[in-house]
Amino acid sequence: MPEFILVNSQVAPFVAHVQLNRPKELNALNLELMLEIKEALLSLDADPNVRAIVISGNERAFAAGADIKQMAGRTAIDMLIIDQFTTWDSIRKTKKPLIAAVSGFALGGGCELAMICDMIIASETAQFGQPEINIGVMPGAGGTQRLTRIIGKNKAMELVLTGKFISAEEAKAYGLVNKIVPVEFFLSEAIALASDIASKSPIAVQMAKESVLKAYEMPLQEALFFERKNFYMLFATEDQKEGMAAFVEKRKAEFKGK
Ligand code: DAK
Repeated sequence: MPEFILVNSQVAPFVAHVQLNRPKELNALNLELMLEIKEALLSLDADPNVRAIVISGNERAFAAGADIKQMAGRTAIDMLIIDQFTTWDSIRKTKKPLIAAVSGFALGGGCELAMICDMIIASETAQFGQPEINIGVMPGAGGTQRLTRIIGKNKAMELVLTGKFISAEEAKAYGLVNKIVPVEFFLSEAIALASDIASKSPIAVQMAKESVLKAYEMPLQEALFFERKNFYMLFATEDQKEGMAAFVEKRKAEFKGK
């Protein structure tokens, strides 16, 4: 049983929920918690009854960053040996769509975890930031790269170099957040978004996610070829036949993930 997270594999049909659960520490991401997230996502990724996953904290904090108390005494070699990147890389490679439901603080590694997710639903109270500079370091789990690609160089530079926090409104204006809702709805809204995605063909969703992410990783020409291959491949699925037949017959498609 995980100690620092709560996992519900069917919070709604085909939708799972992973909740960070260290409320007193504002969900600070200690190594154990990150390993638990990794294990949970590996298991949900392999579960055919899960088609989309919501990750949240609580109203006060999504996560206030890596656990500073756990990190404070470490040397560079300790960090190297611990090798947290294996854990973070595994989370990043989740094939199913990940939706972050963010309320309160999403700072440092918390902001980086939210950015690894494919979309972010924020409560009106959400605050985002990369405050590592205030404790003598810098973002280490993709923050300088993902934030820059999402919100652009100058704004990313401002956040990373000053450590300032931005509100949900600002984050939405910069394209970091998909939607803002009142605090009481941040989780239900994220589950509704996940449920909508879970009603589509899970194979098409997975290939579409993989293709969109290639825009960050490959030159355009290669990424277009990658997209083309995935597009052709979907014509080998029963879901493609069902989806197109349902359109022609004016009925709702029943996707099976085959
Ligand atoms: N770590 C440990 N404890 C934390 C914490 C954190 N990041 N954030 C908050 N807490 C704890 C506080 O120490 C306090 O504990 P007690 O004193 O009650 O025992 C409790 O949570 C409540 O916090 P506050 O009393 O401070 O609450 P406030 O409302 O006054 O302030 C705050 C909230 C979020 C503004 C403040 O707590 C704060 O500034 N927290 C630190 C934010 C921060 O600097 N975050 C970045 C951490 S560095 C990597 C992967 C990831 C990372 C690095 C490498 N690899 C893959 C290699 C990530 C690094 C980081 O995130």
